[in-house]
Amino acid sequence: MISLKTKRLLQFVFVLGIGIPAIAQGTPKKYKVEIRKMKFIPANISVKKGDTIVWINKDFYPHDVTDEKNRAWSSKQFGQNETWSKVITKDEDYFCDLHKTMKGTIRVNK
Ligand SMILES: [Cu+2]
Repeated sequence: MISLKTKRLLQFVFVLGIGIPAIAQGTPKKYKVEIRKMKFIPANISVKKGDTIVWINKDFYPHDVTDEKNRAWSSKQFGQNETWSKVITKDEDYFCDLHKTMKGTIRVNK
């Protein structure tokens, strides 16, 4: 029979063992991209896989955030001071479907 004390210690070591890899990987971060005067700021951003980007529209008219190549995803239009967010898993090129000259890129650090 192992004592309760040993059992507790083993539980603690077990939790620690699982906890350390999670800390080493880092918790996902949030990045902000402002939409201002018909531009994404910053237009080019590098993140880690699993990070979230939050776009906030600072113009007084609507914009959207849309996959540029084949419109695989889109925020749909959102208005002044509204936000839209996306968890990033791979490189993305995007634009505003309403104003096609507005472009941005997301690169995932390997
Ligand atoms: Cu726009």
